[in-house]
Amino acid sequence: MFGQTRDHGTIITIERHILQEQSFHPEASGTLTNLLYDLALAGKYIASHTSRGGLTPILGSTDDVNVQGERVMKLDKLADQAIYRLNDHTGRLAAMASEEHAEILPIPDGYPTGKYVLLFDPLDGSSNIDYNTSIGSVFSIYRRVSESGPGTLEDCLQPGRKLVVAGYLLYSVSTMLVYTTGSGVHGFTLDPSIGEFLLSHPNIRIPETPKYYSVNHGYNKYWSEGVRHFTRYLQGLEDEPNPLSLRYIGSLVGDFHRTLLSGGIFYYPADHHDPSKPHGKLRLAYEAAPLGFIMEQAGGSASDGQQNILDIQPQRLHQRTPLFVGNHELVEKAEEYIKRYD
Ligand code: FDP
Repeated sequence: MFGQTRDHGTIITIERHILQEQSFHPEASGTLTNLLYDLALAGKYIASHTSRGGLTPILGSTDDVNVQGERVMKLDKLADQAIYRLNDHTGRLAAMASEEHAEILPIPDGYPTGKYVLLFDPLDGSSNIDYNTSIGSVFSIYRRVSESGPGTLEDCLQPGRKLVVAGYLLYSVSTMLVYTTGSGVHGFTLDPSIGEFLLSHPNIRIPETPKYYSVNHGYNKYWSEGVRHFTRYLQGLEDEPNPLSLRYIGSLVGDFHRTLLSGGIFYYPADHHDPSKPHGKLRLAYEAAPLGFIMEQAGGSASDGQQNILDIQPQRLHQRTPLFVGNHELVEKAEEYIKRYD
């Protein structure tokens, strides 16, 4: 039943791991511990639904009424509600913000507010659902900057450097939860037979030798000169490095997870043909900053092509950004080419 972990064969559940981490901080109140545990719970709930996504043609499509007389909910809406509802009443959060909503999400009246804010992308890569390909959720936790009462937009608009926790859930061949509290990156795999996340990837470090690059080549025509030259570099056509192999799912969490474990770079550059995304497609607060923080904690880095993603002060909740994330040397190379040609 239990898979052995790499840590001396010891089986460590996520709960035990989070508690162990907490014990290194005698001043900790346990709030963050419980918050993380609830996110793991949300992940299990979402995974239990995403794994049945292929049954939609049999069980009913979105907005159909199923055999139990319930309305079938779109998976991204279901994920959004699961994360919000598991966290709205606990007194740990001052506010939340979701990629699915234009404004910040207040804590409902009647519940206490807490010292953290939670930002999340409930179901990233959702255009992949119909093709049975991996999808994910991304979460970020910041300490509030306002004193007390309901959380504010300012609490949610903080640079990635201020992150207290960042993590993601990957719904794929297996379900994984990967997170960092700023002291290393740890990965857990859900054992569906017992419904527990078990530590499978302690202390993840990005391999020094990069293996893959990952980008949507279909948009090559719309990239800047710098990005095109950088891509030729990765292909071994400039400055004579060995070419890297290409992988692209089109699902950020999946592409990021592979990059983290294999070494390499994922990038989604600015797009110079689509006026709706002149600054790239990915969202700074919901996607780029938390993944940048995780990558930095694993020994890599993240940039928008000019500066470290973690140093960018978001101006808007849904602000987009170009993203280059992976091995530090490759991210630096991207910046170099962009500086030289753009
Ligand atoms: P999706 O549109 O399917 O939700 O940010 C959303 C995202 O997916 C990322 O998960 C993914 O990396 C990217 O968009 C894919 O965009 P392209 O189809 O333009 O490559």
